[in-house]
Amino acid sequence: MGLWGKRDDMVVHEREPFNAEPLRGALAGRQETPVDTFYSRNHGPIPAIDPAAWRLRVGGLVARVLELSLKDLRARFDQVEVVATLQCAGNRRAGLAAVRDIPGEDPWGPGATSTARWSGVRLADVLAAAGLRAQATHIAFAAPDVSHLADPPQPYGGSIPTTKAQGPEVLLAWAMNGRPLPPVHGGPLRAVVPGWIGARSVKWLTSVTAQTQPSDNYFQATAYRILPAEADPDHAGPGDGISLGPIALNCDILSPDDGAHLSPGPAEITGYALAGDDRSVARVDVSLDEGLSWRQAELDRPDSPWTWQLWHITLDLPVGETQVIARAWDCTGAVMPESPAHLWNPKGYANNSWARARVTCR
Ligand SMILES: Nc1nc2c(c(=O)[nH]1)N[C@H]1C(S)=C(S)[C@@H](COP(=O)(O)O)O[C@H]1N2
Ligand SMILES: [Mo]
Repeated sequence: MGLWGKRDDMVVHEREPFNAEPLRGALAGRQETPVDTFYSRNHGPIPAIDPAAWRLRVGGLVARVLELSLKDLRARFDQVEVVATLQCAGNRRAGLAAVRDIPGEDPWGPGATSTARWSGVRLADVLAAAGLRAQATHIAFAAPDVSHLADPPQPYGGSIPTTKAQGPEVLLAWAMNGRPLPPVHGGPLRAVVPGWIGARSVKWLTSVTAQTQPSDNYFQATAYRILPAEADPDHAGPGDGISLGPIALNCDILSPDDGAHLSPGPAEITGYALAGDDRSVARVDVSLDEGLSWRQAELDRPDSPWTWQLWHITLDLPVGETQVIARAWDCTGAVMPESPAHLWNPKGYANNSWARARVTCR
């Protein structure tokens, strides 16, 4: 076993803070990702929290402030389960870094995306119990992990609009795939915000605050924003660029692996596609000729509206080197753009250009 209970073939971008993603092959063909395979993205040290002593404070624009233990959460609210995919906004950053350098950010591949069965309570139910006031337009999450990547160093936090927070899919979760949430994934309790960038699913949650503005936390106000290409990220200030919320339509090839050697002839090509928030994946196309012609892949039925959809197709691979290309369409008719060159942004977020895998057949 590797660090933090992960498989030892994870791609570890950093040990401290711990940042690791599974290889494509480890994600392939499974609707739900085992906990030891699920990517982990951290901006500071992973805190050790005593679940018995831990409390969640619900405050701000509410009629009554709540202080809830795990026992209180279990006793007072309906327990629900949601299968949901988390995806980091930095997923596939390596493809952007290949266009132009992105200093200070990890070169994530396609594996900063994983799916789990989360159990807990609905955030909406907890907010209702606190008596959420009508003026509250944002729900902010706070955690104890202090990040030195923030300027100035500060605990991790973020927020989502109240309209999203009241969706039945948004959870305060204490379990993942039926087991208590491990420390590396935010135990004892985390937010799970399906369809939104992973950054909003705040781990080690200690407070939920109803307010009239988005969180002023560094990771909401300054990071996780698409800055204009010419901006210097070291001088970006609060509110600069486009704040990321709903996940952008994306897909990737999980098998065969990029760089694989195969025999020529029929080969099964598989991958995932994810539309983000309230959109759904409408189609995945695969091309072997740089997008001159496309074949439609078969889409598996997702376990819930909040997960990726796995897809597969069998194509005849010729002798020699072939670029396998995949692109997804969503239910609005939007399609993934061809080139990462046009998407490049200084922090390297939201690369949803065509997915490519190079294979050699001999
Ligand atoms: N407290 C806290 N919550 C956090 C983070 C963090 O560093 N600290 N990272 C966020 C980011 S950017 C992502 S993509 C997800 C990753 O969740 P995971 O590590 O369970 O995969 O957690 C989010 N929640
Ligand atoms: Mo992330």
